[in-house]
Amino acid sequence: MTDPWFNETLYPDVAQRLRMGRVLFRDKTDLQDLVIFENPVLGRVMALDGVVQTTEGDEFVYHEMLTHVPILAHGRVRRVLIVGGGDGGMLRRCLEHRDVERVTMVEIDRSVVDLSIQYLPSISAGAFDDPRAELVIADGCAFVKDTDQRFDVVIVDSTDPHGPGAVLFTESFYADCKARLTPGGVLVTQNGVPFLQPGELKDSHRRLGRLFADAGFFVAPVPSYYGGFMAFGWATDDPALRRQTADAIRPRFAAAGLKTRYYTPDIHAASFALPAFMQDAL
Ligand code: AG3
Repeated sequence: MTDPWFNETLYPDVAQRLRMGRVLFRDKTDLQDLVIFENPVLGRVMALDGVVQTTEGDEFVYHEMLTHVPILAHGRVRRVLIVGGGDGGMLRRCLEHRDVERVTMVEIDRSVVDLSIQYLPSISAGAFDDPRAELVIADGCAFVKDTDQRFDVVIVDSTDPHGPGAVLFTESFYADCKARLTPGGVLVTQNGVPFLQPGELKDSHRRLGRLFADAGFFVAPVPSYYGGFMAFGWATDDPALRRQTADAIRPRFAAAGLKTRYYTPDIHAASFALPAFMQDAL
């Protein structure tokens, strides 16, 4: 018998499909439908509600870009907040920065964390055991409203704006994130695939632009997020952070001693260059 296929259900008129080898887990958590399966090209794949969230094969692109870009652009990051990020890939990359003293990760679905530790251990690579990691199982939206802690970088590692992740794209959530930032702090977000989700780009640009002195995007290609390349939201009150050249970032990158597979200082600077169709969509 041939293997079945996983058909992604994110878009109405186009879809990617991935061959499903061994299925390691498939069930409903309290909040969403979760499946983890093996694919010959991508390794282990985790999907929530029919949408690929992360794969062993290409998670490095997404996680390196949403952590190293804001942390190295800022240059003095001590405390980071991750909203979502249950697989631990973001947590791990934040903790690779020796100067980072504490990373608070607020994930709404404990099962995503537990199942990722069990079935996708290469992604968090032990990060949950790091004494600088603080895992909070809670609604990220409520957390940013209620806490009085401050962070130098806030990373929103969410699903798409449907289901439990939808609130993480609202202006009131972004305003609460801003209130949690230290002066000159940076908010970065998962903002979808611009070619297929131009509306999300426009909406986030408008919402972030009303709150921050500098709001924009940077981009990277993540093969398992079908549609070309992904946009990441960038928002801060310090416009100089975005304009730094690769040469300015290079010594910081060298001093941090990071081992990366996608991120380089040249990629960092180049990722803020946006294609014309994206600029037109804003
Ligand atoms: N969160 C982002 C998944 C987005 C997929 N969206 C899409 N293809 N438009 C992933 C969590 C990884 N830590």
